[in-house]
Amino acid sequence: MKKILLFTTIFAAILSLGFAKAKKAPKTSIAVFVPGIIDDSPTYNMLVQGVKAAVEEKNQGLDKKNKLDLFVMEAGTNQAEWGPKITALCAERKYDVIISSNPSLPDLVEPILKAFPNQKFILLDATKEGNKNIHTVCYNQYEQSYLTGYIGGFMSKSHKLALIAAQEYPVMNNVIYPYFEKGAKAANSASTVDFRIVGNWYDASKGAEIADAVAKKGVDVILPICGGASQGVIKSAVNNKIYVTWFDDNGFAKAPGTIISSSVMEQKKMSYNVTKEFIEGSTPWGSAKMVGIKEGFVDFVQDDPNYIKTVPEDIRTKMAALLADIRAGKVEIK
Ligand code: RBF
Repeated sequence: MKKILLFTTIFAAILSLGFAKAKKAPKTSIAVFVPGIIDDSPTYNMLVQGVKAAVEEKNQGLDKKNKLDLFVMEAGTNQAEWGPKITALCAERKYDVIISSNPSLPDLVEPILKAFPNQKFILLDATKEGNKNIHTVCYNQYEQSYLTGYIGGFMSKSHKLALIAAQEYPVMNNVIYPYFEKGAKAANSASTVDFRIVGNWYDASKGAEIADAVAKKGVDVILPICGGASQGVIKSAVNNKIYVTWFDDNGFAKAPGTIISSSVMEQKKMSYNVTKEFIEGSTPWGSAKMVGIKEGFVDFVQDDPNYIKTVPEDIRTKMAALLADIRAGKVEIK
């Protein structure tokens, strides 16, 4: 009887080993979780591009059976589905790391990790310190927002600006909106900012409707942070002959003469870096990094021909001076 029990136990152990192996492929697998839609959201576009670039670079030197796997999941704008979709990715027990970008993710991921304690996450545009399964990198959006407000404040003739956001969230309410306003007031103390909400990250007609409404009230500079809805804001701005300040990537080509600035985050470079670091096994798990102008991950585009054409030289000189001061550590935006 004892022998039978022993054999059964050994047999079960071998079987479970086999299953464990079947679940986890021998080669490295990476998943990118896009909490939204890639098109029209520069932050997600750059995320995917950077991870892809690092994986492709690594795969060039590997034979077929060792090539890294990359899976990109575009989760869409229904935020109620993000948790279940992340859980499903974890439950596959296939991905060595899930890479994503969004400030709401640490709070979403932490409870899921209780059920999947071996899953690793690299989260950009987010902050979480002290969880050994998570590494985060966030951009200095104090700088990014202040620079955007600063040029907006100089360019506005009515001194009325607007920020059209898809929704409220802590970084929006505590950083982007107040520092956009601070920058605008630093350029011209008469500046005011009208803060409007679209209600989602995709509705371009709603974006245009809100932009039309603020333009009617005299607003002549708008910062849209609303994903696909930004397209509607730009269209309205062109029609109403007012200006748009762009965020995250270089947006000058979207509407030459209407877009007056691009305050960029180097998310492609960062997602490439963190992916490479993961492949090399040197991810600093449990740590949260913040990078800005000094580190070369936040910038203000100054060499685009449309910037030079649209923004008068005296204003460009002031922008260059502020940037140089931040870089030199003479000015700290906080
Ligand atoms: N930014 C986008 O460009 N597209 C999106 O679909 C998007 N969805 C978001 C959803 C949530 C719940 C939160 C908190 C932020 C989202 N962002 C999105 C904003 C993004 O994290 C960042 O703040 C802005 O891109 C400005 O850098």
